Amino acid sequence: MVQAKTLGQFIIEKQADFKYAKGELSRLLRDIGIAAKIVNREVNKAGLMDILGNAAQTNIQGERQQKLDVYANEQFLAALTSGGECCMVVSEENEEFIPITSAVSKNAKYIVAIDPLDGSSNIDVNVAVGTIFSIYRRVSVNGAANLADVLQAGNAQVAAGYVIYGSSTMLVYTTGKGVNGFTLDPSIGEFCLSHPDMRTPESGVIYSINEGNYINFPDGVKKYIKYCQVDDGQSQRPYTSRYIGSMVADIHRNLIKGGIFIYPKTATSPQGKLRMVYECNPMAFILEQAGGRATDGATRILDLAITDIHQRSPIFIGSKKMVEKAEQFMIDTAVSSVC
Ligand code: P6P
Repeated sequence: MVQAKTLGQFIIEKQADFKYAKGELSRLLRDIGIAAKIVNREVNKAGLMDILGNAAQTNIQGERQQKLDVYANEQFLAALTSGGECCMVVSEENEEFIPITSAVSKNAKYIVAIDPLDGSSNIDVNVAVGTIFSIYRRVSVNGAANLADVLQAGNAQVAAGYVIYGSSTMLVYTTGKGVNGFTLDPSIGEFCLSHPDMRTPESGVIYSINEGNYINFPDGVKKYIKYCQVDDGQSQRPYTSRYIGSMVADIHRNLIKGGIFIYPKTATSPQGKLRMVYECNPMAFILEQAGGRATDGATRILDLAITDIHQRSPIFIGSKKMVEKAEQFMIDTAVSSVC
């Protein structure tokens, strides 16, 4: 049996594709893969910690046990800090951006934005969670990296990816030359190429949205949901509603099977809930590279201006034709509300 290609082998093989192929981006992706394996080990033990009772609060030395999302953040920060290829990190877990000013990193070319453990509230019920990352080239030319380096539109990303800690653990990423998926083989501790050149179906029959917020959805979203529920066999409706409540899991399923994920404005999230820099932009880059589409209901996610590292946006993402259909309802209701 031919041994599957490992993530490391694939990165090196594709290095020639990188516009700035000097190995730095390859090493940065390798560092992220290593941290993902460490986080995976702890995520998989979370249930065990619960069974062991208070172990989740303190370990045998009496040290305060870290919550998994803080633990994951520490692991990715440690890997990015020591790897020498990243000069700044923006993390969902940290209010401010984190310049990396060590001698080995302060002149590094890349910025990483990361949601270290998205959907972590699902850990307690054993539902898939994920890590989302986005990579930019720094734009500042000297000194420590600064805010301008991370307030870049999503269309400036050089790479983006996610790790899904589910029934298996997968790392999916793009460098702008298509999307490839790697499944962790625990027997050898390596991510192995399992989903080469991933493409999302142009349309699908799955819609993913938290309908508990229905009453406060924009009218266009309400109309699109009703469209999905019409009994019309010819167009394969009613569609299937699937909502895990973990962005990486919902979008990963739709990427493979086809479908649309919508998190619109709601009463509690008037700007939308999901964050542009380390959730919407990287997922939008991946879906577009797989032939899908991602907008805020009107404007391409990757073209939206970034003014704050934790800014939020509504997001409509997935199969191209399904996102376009939902946008049409948004446009039609916006026009009718003016006329
Ligand atoms: P709601 C998880 O908390 C998260 O940030 C995303 O992973 C997920 O898509 C969304 O929030 C779920 O939000 O309001 O439906 O529980």
